[in-house]
Order: sequence, then structure tokens, then C-alpha cells
Amino acid sequence: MKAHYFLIYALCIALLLSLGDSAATAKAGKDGVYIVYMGATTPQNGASTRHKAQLLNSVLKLRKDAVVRTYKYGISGFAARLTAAEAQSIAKQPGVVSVFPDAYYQLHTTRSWEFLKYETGVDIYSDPGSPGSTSSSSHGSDTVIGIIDTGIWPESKSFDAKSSDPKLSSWNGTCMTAQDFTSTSCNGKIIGARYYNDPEDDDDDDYLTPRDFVGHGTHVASTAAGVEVQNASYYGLAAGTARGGSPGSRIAVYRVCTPAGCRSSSILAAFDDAIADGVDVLSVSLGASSLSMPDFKDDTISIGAFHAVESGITVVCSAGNDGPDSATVVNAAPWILTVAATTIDRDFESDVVLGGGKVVKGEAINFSKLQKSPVYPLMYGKTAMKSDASEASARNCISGSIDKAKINGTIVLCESKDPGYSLFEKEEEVRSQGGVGVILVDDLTRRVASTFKKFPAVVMSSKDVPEILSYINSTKNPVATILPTVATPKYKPAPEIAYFSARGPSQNSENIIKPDIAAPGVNILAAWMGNDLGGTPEGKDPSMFNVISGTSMSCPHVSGIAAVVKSHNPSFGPSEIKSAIMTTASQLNNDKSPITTHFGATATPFDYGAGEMSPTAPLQPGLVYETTTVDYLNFLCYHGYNTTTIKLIAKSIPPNFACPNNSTPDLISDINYPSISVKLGQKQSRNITRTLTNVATGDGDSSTYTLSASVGGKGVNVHVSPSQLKFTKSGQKLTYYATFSTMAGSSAEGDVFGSITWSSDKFKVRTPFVVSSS
Ligand SMILES: *[C@@H]1O[C@H](CO)[C@@H](O)[C@H](O)[C@H]1NC(C)=O
Ligand SMILES: *[C@@H]1O[C@H](CO)[C@@H](O)[C@H](O)[C@H]1NC(C)=O
Ligand SMILES: *[C@@H]1O[C@H](CO)[C@@H](O)[C@H](O)[C@H]1NC(C)=O
Ligand SMILES: *[C@@H]1O[C@H](CO)[C@@H](O)[C@H](O)[C@H]1NC(C)=O
Ligand SMILES: *[C@@H]1O[C@H](CO)[C@@H](O)[C@H](O)[C@H]1NC(C)=O
Ligand SMILES: *[C@@H]1O[C@H](CO)[C@@H](O)[C@H](O)[C@H]1NC(C)=O
Ligand SMILES: *[C@@H]1O[C@H](CO)[C@@H](O)[C@H](O)[C@H]1NC(C)=O
Ligand SMILES: CC(=O)N[C@H]1CO[C@H](CO)[C@@H](O)[C@@H]1O
Repeated sequence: MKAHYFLIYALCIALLLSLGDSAATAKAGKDGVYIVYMGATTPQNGASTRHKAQLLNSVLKLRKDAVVRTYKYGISGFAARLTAAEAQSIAKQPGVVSVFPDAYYQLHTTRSWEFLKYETGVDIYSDPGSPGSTSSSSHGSDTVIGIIDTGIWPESKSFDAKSSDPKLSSWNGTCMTAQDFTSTSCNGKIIGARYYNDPEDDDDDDYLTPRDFVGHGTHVASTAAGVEVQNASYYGLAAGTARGGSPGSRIAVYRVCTPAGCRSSSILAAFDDAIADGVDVLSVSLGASSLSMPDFKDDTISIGAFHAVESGITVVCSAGNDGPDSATVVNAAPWILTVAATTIDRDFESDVVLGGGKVVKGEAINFSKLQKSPVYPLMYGKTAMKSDASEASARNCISGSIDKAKINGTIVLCESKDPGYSLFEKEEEVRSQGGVGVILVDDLTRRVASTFKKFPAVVMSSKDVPEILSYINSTKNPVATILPTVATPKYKPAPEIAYFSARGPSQNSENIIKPDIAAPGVNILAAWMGNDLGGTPEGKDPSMFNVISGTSMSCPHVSGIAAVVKSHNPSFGPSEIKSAIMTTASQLNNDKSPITTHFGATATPFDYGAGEMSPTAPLQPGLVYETTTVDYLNFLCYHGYNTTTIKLIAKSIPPNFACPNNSTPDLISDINYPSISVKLGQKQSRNITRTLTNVATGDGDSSTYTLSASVGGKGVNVHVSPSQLKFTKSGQKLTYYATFSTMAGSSAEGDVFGSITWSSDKFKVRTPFVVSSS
């Protein structure tokens, strides 16, 4: 043991010396797997290839099994077991952009990964039918959607192949097989499958397969590209036809997560492979935590997405579930299409009937067998207090606070004044102490169906509690029952921003609005795995569909539509597809009122970007904002990277490219992005440039667009010039200027939102903006 350590120490010194860097000192950071990112693979650039070979050699000399992964197709670099000191030393070598520890990224379901593990399952999805229902299933068969996730359950009906599907000549991927995943699992609908082992998980051997042992990846894949399946339901609930946003698209699976988590080194390998395989769209429903948000060059999703987008792949990512706090959005690089989550017009209603017949509405999914008439004693948690517990804990039904003798056979009402405890812990307390049902109070999750399976549980808003309490007070023997869950359609208002959906502005760059777009992510019904790991209720067979929530679920809705847009407009690159989806979004709900947040406030671009995605309008956007690779490189300049670093990152770069000498984050506002974020600060005004490209063909190609601009707050003015854009042919570009200024005499405070809309007789092209004065 000692000798072994000594050897490593000696080699470590040798490395430091051979790399010629005696100044390197170990900063905070642990020994472990590090990702060494070396920018783009540029075969024409001999220096980069040579640097990588030299570095790999010196790392292999350290420990012969040090290198756990190499990136080579679209991304240059490797992942290796290193000490913190070695990692620091490597970071200073020529050709290296960044070195950062391999980390676990989280799936963006509303329940934490820990909970999924603990409960083995459930609680994710929505209705793939709703947004894509207008796209013809014959379309999109020429597109491939790559899913970077937990794998797939290939036997699901959602992935049935059609014999008419032609072979895709452009496809360069592979189908990695395993004992439980044979070559027939790649059936023409699923055309690629890869898996990545976890370099630091010893139990990983069970997961050397593309098969899904979590359910999340199957759900995401079927939402993006599932074929039509009739009679889909979750044990009879939400019954209907399930289909993905682009039912004709092929699916390529990149299984980077195991039940232990999703390794960022694996995620980067999946991006690298997907670039070589030839996918059109990548759907990524996971990300780093908003609490430890890495910068762009230390985040494998940001890095992988940059190279994918440079290769023409549209990358769609979930915004994260750390809302509703401000500045929680992740996956916020400008080359990513970042997706927030909204509710759909379906409620999973489970009502409480009080003695006397009064009905109080709640929400949940449960599988118990209570009678329909209110015959069960109803008790307030406080009344069931154990003698040694505090009143506050009993009111909230916190573990150990409820007296078994008091609640036998009763339904218990538990408040939620203690956010430290989950609804499931409270349900567990009542269930384990002999209650027959539980009424939980939670204003946030009221519209998000929690699945309690075996136990009658219902979640309701705090505004309904006084009614129940006064009923309990008014009678000597209060009784109640909990009714079966029914899925009620046409719920209004919808959409609404889901409480958990992560909010802008981005911590990394306030001068780009994030998220970009919103899509359904609450109570989504989609395919599930056919084993018992997914939380099968007692006494039931596994359901091949499940209802779960999260930005994980909204992301593939957008991925599906991105594939349909690509199929209809093969010449569109990722930025045109993004622009088409953003400029055609809607800001109204099914009451024809402005979409609101969960709390009833009018939603802003920091909640939903450009708005709720339209499933059809993006197919013909009229005009688009093109954002080029050079725009993204300028973004990196303004963000603070230097020319040397940026030249490593880009695959193709104009020979004379240099960061402007006056690079500041303020200049980011001028990047040709489909939304506008301006910081006025002490400045009186700021003049922004945008360029639109005419992509209409046929008789729409010669159109005049007229301007309308609106400002939703006080103290800020916007002046746009010119006020008309006259396009005479397809492909033509025209520029406009928008000048934002503070109004004389008024002091604008905080953020002022608004929009600039260009309308022709056929198309409407809307661009949201935010002006922040602080
Ligand atoms: C759907 O379910 C209903 C009732 O369970 C049944 O009558 C019908 O045949 C089913 N349809 C299909 C296509 O399976
Ligand atoms: C196809 O994939 C292989 C590796 O899997 C790669 O070497 C090759 O460059 C890829 N071809 C294209 C056209 O990307
Ligand atoms: C709970 O009530 C049932 C009958 O309703 C009874 O059989 C059981 O013994 C009671 N348990 C306790 C712990 O009081
Ligand atoms: C119920 O009665 C208790 C006292 O018995 C009182 O503190 C409480 O405010 C009453 N609640 C309602 C909703 O009337
Ligand atoms: C560019 O930035 C990198 C990383 O911050 C730094 O190591 C390098 O010295 C810089 N190069 C120049 C020319 O400033
Ligand atoms: C930046 O400044 C240097 C000298 O300080 C000058 O040589 C160079 O041309 C400038 N570059 C740009 C893009 O203005
Ligand atoms: C904004 O900038 C453009 C180009 O520099 C210029 O033509 C235009 O007059 C400016 N507008 C205002 C109001 O300053
Ligand atoms: C979906 C489902 O099975 N819901 C059940 C919820 O609980 C009631 C009884 O309280 C059952 O009747 C429902 O079937």
C-alpha cells in the first residue's frame, strides 16, 4: 500500500516536472475523475492533436488505467483519474481549455433523484398527444432524435416500428447490445443505442445495457417521438391516444444515467458520439444543480451542446426544477434551446366528501378502496398529537408526532407549515400509525398530481383548509371520505407556469433571456418500463404508461416539434429552428387571458421565455433570426474568454478572428438572438441591432412586415426603426434597430418587459425583451 502511494507520488512529481510547471499548487478539489476539455477536434490543426497525444501519454505514464474516456469525434479531450494537483497542472498545459471534476447531474423530474431511488419510481409525466397532435405521423421519418437519458424500454408500443420506414442512409450510429437488449431491440424506430458505464460506481455492472431501469428515458423518448398508441392510460386514468411530438422520427438512445445518477463524463461522451452518429435533434432532460452552477467551459452539457450545434444538431434541454426562485435556470448557454414547464388542461382530481355532503376539491393519484360515503372519522393532526410531541409537529403530521391509539381508522388532516418535510413523509406517518386516509395541504403541488399508490391521500390548497377545520369544529363526530381520482379535461386556466419550473435570469449571463420557451411538463402521460422497478402499486401489473411531472417532460415536447420543423424545412440549422419555435409562441391561456404563474401573477420572459410553444406555427415562421457560430464566439469573448481559448473551442473559425478589445457582457445584448435582454444601469439609452432572414417561400416570399411594440411597465421607452420591413425575395436579410431608454423624469426600477412584433398578412414574428435598470 505504502509503496503504491509512493510510486504515485513520484510519478506525480515527474509529471509536474515534465510538463514544465513547477508553480502549480493544489487548490480545493479532490482526487477522482476529471474531465480534460481541449476544445474542438480539428484534424487540420496538427498542434491540437499533438497536444492531446502528449497529454494522454503523460497521464498514462502516471497510472496505466488512468484514462476512463476519450473524446474524439466532435469534441477533443479525455476523462481520467487524477489527483487534484495533477488536474491543476494539466489545466495549465497548452491546448487545454478547462479541467473540472466529473460530477453527477440530476434528472429534471419533480421528485429528487434520491426519492426516485428510495421509492423506486414514479411521478413524472404528461400528455404527448396534446402538443404534437397536428403533425402528421408520416412526417419526420427522415429525422433522428437522440435522447441522452436513462435508456429505453424497447418493447413499449410507443416504439413499434413501421415496415414502411425506409432505411436512413445518413445514419452512422450503432446498436450496442447486452443480455437484455438484442439487435432486434433496434427495430427501425429505435435505430441507435449506446450505454456508458459509470467510472466510479462499482455496482455499475448491472447497468451495462441501453435498457431503462428508471423509466425516465422511456417517458422522454415517447414524448418526443413515440408512435400513436390507442387506449393508453395509467390504470384507467387519463385514458386516450398517446403519441409523441414527432411520431415519425427515429430514436437514438444514449444511456448515460444509472440509478446512481448521470455522470458528466458520460454525458460528454454521448454528445461526442451523437455528433458522429448523425442525429438531428438532441433531447437532454437533465442538468447540473442550480446551487453549484458551472460556467460554460466547465459544464459538459454546455460544451457538448456547443459542438453539437456547430455540427448542425439542435440541442433542447430542460431548464431545471429549482423554481419558483429567481435565477435558478440551468442549461442556459445561448446555443441551447432551454425549456420551462407549464400545466396542461387536465386535472387529476380526487375529492374529499365531508359529512353532510359538502365536497372539497383536491388532487392526487391513489389506489385505495374507501367507501364513497363519508363514514370515516375525520381528525385534525393537532388533535392526534402524541403526548411527547409538539403541537406544531402534530399539526403537520411530522414523523413521530401522531398517536397511534387516536387515529386508528380515521382520515387525518395535515397542514404544511414545515417545508422541511415532504408530503410523502407525512403520508407515511399517518399510514404507519393506522390512519385510513390523509388530507395533505400544499399550495405548490396542488396542480401536480402526486402518486400515493396504495394509500388514499389527497393534496389540497391552504385556502380550502378553513372550511374543513370549521366543519371539524362544528360537529361532535366529524366524518369524511376520499373519492377516486378522476382526470378532468378542459381545466381552466391552462397553461400556467409550473411552480417548480426554474426561472431566469441566468446566473451565468443576464444579457440573454433564459429560459427560451415553455411546454407542457405537469401530469404528463407517456410510456414507462414494463418491470416492477417503476413503482408498481400493490396488487397491480406494471403499467406501460405513467403520469409524471418536471421540466424533464416539457423538454421532449419541444424536441419533437424541433424535429418536425427540421423535416419541413431541411435547410434550417439549429438557430433557425429555435427562432421559429420562439417567435411563434403564445402568451395566452385557454381563458384568452395572459398566461400566469402558479401564484396568479402575469408570466414574464423569466418564467417562460417567448411563451408557450405552438405545435404548428413554427413550421412556417416567415422570418427567422440566424445566430451564427461567430455570434456564439463573440458571446464567449463578451463573457470573458480570450481569443486563445476561443480558437481552441471552435471547429471552424475565420482566420482573422479576434475578440473585440472592448469586450464586455453588455455587448451580449447585440448577439442576433430571438429575444432581447438589455441592462441599462446608469445609461440613459441603448441601441440594439437585430437582423431577420426571410424564410417564406412561394407567394409569401415578398411581404411587407409592419411593426408593433409594447412595453409592459413604466419608465422605459422603446423606439424601433424602421417601422416597416419590405422583403422582396426568399433568403433576404433586413436589419432593424431598437433603442431602449429611460423616460425623462421617471426612475425605472427592476425589470421592464415587453415585445417587438413584425406582422405581415401571413406571419407574426414576436420578440420578447427585458430592460433592467438596476
Ligand atoms: C380500447 O379499450 C376498449 C375498452 O377497454 C376496447 O373496447 C377497445 O377495443 C380498445 N381499443 C383498442 C384499439 O385496443
Ligand atoms: C461515423 O462514426 C465513426 C465512429 O463511430 C466515426 O469515426 C466517423 O467519423 C463517423 N462518420 C461520420 C460521417 O461522422
Ligand atoms: C383499530 O381498529 C380495528 C377495528 O376498526 C381494530 O380491529 C384494531 O384492533 C384497532 N387497532 C388499534 C391499534 O387500536
Ligand atoms: C376550531 O376551534 C378551535 C378551538 O376549539 C379554534 O382555536 C379554531 O380557531 C377553530 N377553527 C375554525 C376554523 O373555526
Ligand atoms: C487566455 O485565458 C487562459 C485561461 O484563462 C489563460 O491561461 C491564458 O494565459 C490566456 N491567454 C492570453 C493570451 O491571455
Ligand atoms: C486591439 O488592440 C491592439 C493593440 O492594443 C490592436 O493591435 C488590435 O488591432 C486591436 N484589435 C481590435 C479588434 O480592435
Ligand atoms: C442605432 O444604431 C444604428 C447603427 O449604428 C443607427 O443607424 C441608428 O441611427 C441608431 N439609432 C439611434 C436611435 O441611435
Ligand atoms: C386511480 C385510482 O385507482 N384511484 C383510487 C383512489 O382511491 C379511491 C378510493 O379512495 C379508489 O376508489 C380509486 O380507484
